[in-house]
Amino acid sequence: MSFEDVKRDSRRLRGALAQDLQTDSSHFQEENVQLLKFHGSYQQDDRDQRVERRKQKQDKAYIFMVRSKIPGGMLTAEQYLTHDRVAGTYGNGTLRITSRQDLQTHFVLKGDLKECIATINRSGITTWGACGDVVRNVVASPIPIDSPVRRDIWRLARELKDVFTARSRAYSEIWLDGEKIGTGGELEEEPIYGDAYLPRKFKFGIAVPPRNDIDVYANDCGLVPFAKNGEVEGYTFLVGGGFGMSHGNRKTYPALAKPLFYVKRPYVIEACKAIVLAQRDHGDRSDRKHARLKYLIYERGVDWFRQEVLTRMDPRAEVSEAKPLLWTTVSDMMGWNEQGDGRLFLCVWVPDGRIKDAESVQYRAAFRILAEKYGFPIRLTSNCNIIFHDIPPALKDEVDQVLRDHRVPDSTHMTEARRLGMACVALPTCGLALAESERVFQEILDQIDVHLRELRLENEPLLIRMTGCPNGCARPYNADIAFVGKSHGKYVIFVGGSHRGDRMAAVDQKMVLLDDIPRVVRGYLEEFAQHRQPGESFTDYWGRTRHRSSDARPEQFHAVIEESAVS
Ligand code: SRM
Ligand code: SF4
Repeated sequence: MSFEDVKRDSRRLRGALAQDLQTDSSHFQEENVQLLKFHGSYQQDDRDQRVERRKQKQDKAYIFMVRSKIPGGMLTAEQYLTHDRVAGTYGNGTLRITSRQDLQTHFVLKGDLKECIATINRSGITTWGACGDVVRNVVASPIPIDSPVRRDIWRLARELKDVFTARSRAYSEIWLDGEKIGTGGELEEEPIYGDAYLPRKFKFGIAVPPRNDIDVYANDCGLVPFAKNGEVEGYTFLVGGGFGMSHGNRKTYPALAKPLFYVKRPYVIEACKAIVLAQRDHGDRSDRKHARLKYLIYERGVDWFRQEVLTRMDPRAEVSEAKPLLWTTVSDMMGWNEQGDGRLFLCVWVPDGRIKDAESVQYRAAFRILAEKYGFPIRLTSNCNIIFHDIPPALKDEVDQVLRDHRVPDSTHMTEARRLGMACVALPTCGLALAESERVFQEILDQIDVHLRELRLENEPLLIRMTGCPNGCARPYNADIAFVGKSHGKYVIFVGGSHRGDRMAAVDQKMVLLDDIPRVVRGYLEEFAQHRQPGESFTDYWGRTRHRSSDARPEQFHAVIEESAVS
């Protein structure tokens, strides 16, 4: 049965999930596996055990990933502590901050899934719609500085979450013991999604210039506020961002979102609805690899799409040309910062977002103390870091001591490349991983750091990202340098994106062994160190010395394109 049929026949995403949940089997049946995603969980297997278990003729070691949906990455200390407990009780004792400000618990067993999801819900956070063909978690710049603009973007993130939450009560029935509708009962209306939901996932992101700290161009729809007299007047809309592709399949390619229009604040939600409806109606439902909004935008054109959106909007909506946007960086405001209201916030670097305790450093224990003893509210960042805020200056030394006691490194001493870098989850949980990512990234950076320090580039804003396959979960295609898994121990290297997140890289090396990556990177760094102009960043150096059309072309993600270097 096609995925479209599965959705349509699922009785609003119920399928036979409830029945399947009650069996002793360690895993769900195929169609339910697909539906489970809408409820915020992926069926996976421990890939470290795959070969051995196959040899022993055993079933796969089935496990579940549970993704909590956290708009703008905002959660209370108590909600964080609930996740910490869930990770300890039902998961593998680690939490993963995702590249979209969510928290993931890995290694949950099927028998614990219901209690795990119910516990998260009791804290006021849901997993409903964290995955699946719906509007996913809305990312929004997490900097906790109180201002009318920031208050508005967080309000917008919550509004979007409410508008686009699927109306089906399937989730409540299955996981929260909500009242069940009988098999012959009336199904709920899904005014936005209809019977078959969206052709594919849909992502909104809200960024505040000049800091592109949520990678606004990677979203199906990016929103950027414009302020007049200190208040938000409206938002510029960018459409058609998305990073998934398949190696060798030129029909698939990553894309940056393009300007659509500018809309006054009262019509922003309506414009968002019209965009989602246009994608619902026109997205390619015959091929899931070609179903994201980016393909409509890039293949039918932004003008055509604008028309489709406008016909779905109130004609009185004030729509005008998108505002020009300028960005300086995708980075977080690391370390201690003033909040503007006399209090402080602290952004702590978390390697690849994995909150865990090891002998060398205990992130989980340190964060638990900061949440439990002091109750500081939390923001998760799209760079997979964590912010504690509302901290009275008098507590700064105590907080630093907690971090030191648990050997949490002070990011001010790191190379800028390490502070900025990010790797996706990949092995052993991700079913799509072709190669390692999170588990090897920091070691690769150790070696790259040596080159950076030798070449005196340690303070250069160099954006390095890594993924275990071409789906792009750590957003490799707009990085200065990226390693994208191709097969076991082998990577494609992309170069030429931007530390501002607004330019695409291109394939530079089609196949590099994991161990060779630092040597190859050294080559780029030496060239940059020798030929850069004073004060020029790697991003600007690459842009100046490579002839490439400003619009990315699908070919550049699949083959090394000849380009002449200008010296
Ligand atoms: Fe992703 C699929 C992890 C952000 C593009 N992603 C997956 C799955 C669920 C694998 C699967 O389908 O079986 C991964 C689960 C791994 C695991 O064990 O946890 C996975 N994606 C992640 C996370 C956890 C990576 C991380 O290191 O943080 C991120 C969770 C975000 C969240 O909280 O919602 C994550 N994924 C992204 C992003 C980045 C972003 O949105 O800013 C992208 C690129 C942007 C985009 O959507 O185009 C991304 N993930 C994909 C794709 C490619 C989609 C496409 O259009 O082709 C897949 C594969 C798919 O959907 O078929 C995928
Ligand atoms: Fe898995 Fe690929 Fe996403 Fe990495 S990029 S988490 S390997 S799907």
